[in-house]
Amino acid sequence: DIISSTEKRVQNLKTKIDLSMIKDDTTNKRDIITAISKKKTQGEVAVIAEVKPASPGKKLQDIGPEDAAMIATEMEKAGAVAISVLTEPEFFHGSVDNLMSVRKKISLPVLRKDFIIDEIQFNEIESDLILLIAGILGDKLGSMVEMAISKGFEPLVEIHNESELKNALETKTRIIGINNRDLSNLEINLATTLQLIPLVKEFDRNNGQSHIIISESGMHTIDDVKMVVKAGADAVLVGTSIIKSGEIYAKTKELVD
Ligand code: IGP
Repeated sequence: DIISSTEKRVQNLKTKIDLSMIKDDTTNKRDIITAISKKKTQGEVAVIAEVKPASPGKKLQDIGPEDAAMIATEMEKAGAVAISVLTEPEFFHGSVDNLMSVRKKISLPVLRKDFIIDEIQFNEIESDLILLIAGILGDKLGSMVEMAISKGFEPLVEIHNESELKNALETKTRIIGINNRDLSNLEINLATTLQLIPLVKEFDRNNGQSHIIISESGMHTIDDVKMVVKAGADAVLVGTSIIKSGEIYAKTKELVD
């Protein structure tokens, strides 16, 4: 499965680099939090557009580094607030080369979309944001968030239910991603976002905090996006419907405007 495959990747990575090589690179980072609030004042939707070659069992499009850069350029032109790049090779057909190529080509913040289970992965490649999945990290979530921050990454902590959300809210993350897709059966339910946002808002009210909330996965139409934004999402993360449309610029712009 995806975790044992990731563990193998991590072992392999450890033969190539070691933790002493990690430099804490907090320079040249692109700030998504400011970018999201700017979109809001412009009356646009903050869309994080994803360079996604496949999802488990569903191929979308072969995407190499040059294609990735081209796709991301279209997304940037269309007004995306940030670009998410899959770097998981086996199930999502992503690559770190795709991410490197995208981040070199465009100036938006770039999110590394992968299964991060070991701190060595922070040293694999530079990105502005990094995904940390609460359902996978469990007890390690808090320490991984702190390590990510100390290495200069903005963590995006992904949750899918109330107990994962509680775990996430105990960490130092500023960004919570609510995944509408249940990773155990891959089923989509946008109600996940609608149900969990009030819990984040309530926590923030009680604790004088303000988390950025990103609704992730399964959105295809403007109505889908409008619904989660109305419920209080600060941004949306969309992959499949943009890639599948074959009209990267037009589809991204439709969701942004
Ligand atoms: C994008 P979609 O349904 O628009 O393609 O979803 C993104 O949310 C999805 O790729 C994703 C993902 C993940 C991928 C969400 N969480 C964790 C890999 C790992």
